[in-house]
Amino acid sequence: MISRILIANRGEIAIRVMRACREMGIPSVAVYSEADQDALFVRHADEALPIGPAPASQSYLDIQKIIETAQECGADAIHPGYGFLAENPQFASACEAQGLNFIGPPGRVLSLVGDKVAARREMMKAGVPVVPGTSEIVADIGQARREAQSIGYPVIIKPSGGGGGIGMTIVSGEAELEEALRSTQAIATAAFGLGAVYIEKYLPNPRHIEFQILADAHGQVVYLPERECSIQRRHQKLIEESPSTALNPELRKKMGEVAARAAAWVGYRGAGTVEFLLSDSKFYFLEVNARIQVEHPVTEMVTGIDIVKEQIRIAAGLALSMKQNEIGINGCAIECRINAEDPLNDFVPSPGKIKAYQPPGGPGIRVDSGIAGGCVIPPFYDPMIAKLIAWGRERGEAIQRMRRALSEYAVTGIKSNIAFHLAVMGNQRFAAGELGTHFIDQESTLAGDIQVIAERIERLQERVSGLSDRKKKVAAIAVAAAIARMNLESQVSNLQS
Ligand code: MV4
Repeated sequence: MISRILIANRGEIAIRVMRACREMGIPSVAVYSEADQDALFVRHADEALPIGPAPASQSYLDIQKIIETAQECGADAIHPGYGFLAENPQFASACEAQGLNFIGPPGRVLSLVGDKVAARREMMKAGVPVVPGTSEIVADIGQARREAQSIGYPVIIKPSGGGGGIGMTIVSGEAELEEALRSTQAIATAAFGLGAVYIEKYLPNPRHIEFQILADAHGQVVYLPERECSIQRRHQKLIEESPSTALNPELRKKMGEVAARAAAWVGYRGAGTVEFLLSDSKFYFLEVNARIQVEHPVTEMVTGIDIVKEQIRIAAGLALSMKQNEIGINGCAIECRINAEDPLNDFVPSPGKIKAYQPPGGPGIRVDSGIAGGCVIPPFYDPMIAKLIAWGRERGEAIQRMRRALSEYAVTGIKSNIAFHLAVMGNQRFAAGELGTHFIDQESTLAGDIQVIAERIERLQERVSGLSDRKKKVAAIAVAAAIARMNLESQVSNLQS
């Protein structure tokens, strides 16, 4: 079994894993870089050990150091969270070689699904629909011309070693192909150390639909209801929800069964996500994310399943705690990623010290946060500081709760994207569930709405800055309440107009 888990991550996901460990009665050990000495996740930990300097390459990405630390503290398992080493086959294999239980898929599976061309080929063999495109790496311009010609323009060139959108280039006609091939290969080499690229038919405004799967060591694979993650910006997901407004029960069952088949085909074990693009009611396999994902809470909220606990059960060799026919959908959940970034200045990261911090609560609200008042957000890592998840019996109730919770959320000292989320939650097209991956660019009123809301929040928060430190916390709550009131007023006027 598992007697002690080292958590090789930081921030909100480290805390999320600690919570699962505590409920299971398993002691956990946090590790932290010099930049994270005073971080909330360190304070939350049963035990915390330093692993090196602030740059991730010298701490959270240092395989040797993390494995040594696990051995020194008597951990027999490692949870990698997301990002950092979570999908690194060398790390998984190094753990396996050292007798440490890597809480994730086997290294062999990580290698396979990390190679996007190989994954496409396997999916074709498994009978999983893939976007029309190449089944081999495209090495030269002659091959690229032939492939693109037969696929039909527009096409998209993607790095095989990547995923998540980095380096992808859209090509509308043959005139652009040679330059696009060269630049994608260059970006792929720089970002992934591998210049290999492939070509797919470009779908103009697809929806991003993904299925959480769970696979145990006894051959059981289940799928959970889908998440829609179409609201993204520069390949960063910002809002995710479950279930998707684009699916009906028949399509859900069909896609879910395909996702489970895809996982079974590659010998998957653990929690994973099968991503699809949905376009004109047709769906296409995109990639497998072989980790716990940022957006897993929306699935937890509508199913009641604790996905992190299932990951740990699976790694311990236990059977899944549920069968496919026991998995249902209760209501609707939406997640907003709260980032330390400035929505009025091209979303540039806004690291620094949090002054007042008052997270929302109340019915249907879940906050997975890595921060508290007085915390410093280091500039070295991802700017996501918390996730706000709202549940409702139906989507309208979830949206209203999210608006209410965002209005209560007070964060001062740094810039946050709360105004962005309030703008989207008030958007007509969002309310109608008419989503697509280009939603943010297409909604021309969004930028102005963000401006108005952000300025309003800033004005209210200025009132806090004149107060003494001890009173600031209380003032922050008052400010949040004021924002909430103003927001309700505007909602009432929306209803009346
Ligand atoms: C695509 C696509 C259209 N057609 N693939 C994949 C990862 C995700 N983060 C972006 N991805 C896309 N893959 C095909 N065949 C559209 C996207 C996509 C996108 C691509 C390039 C630039 C911006 C984009 C924004 C959203 C989705």
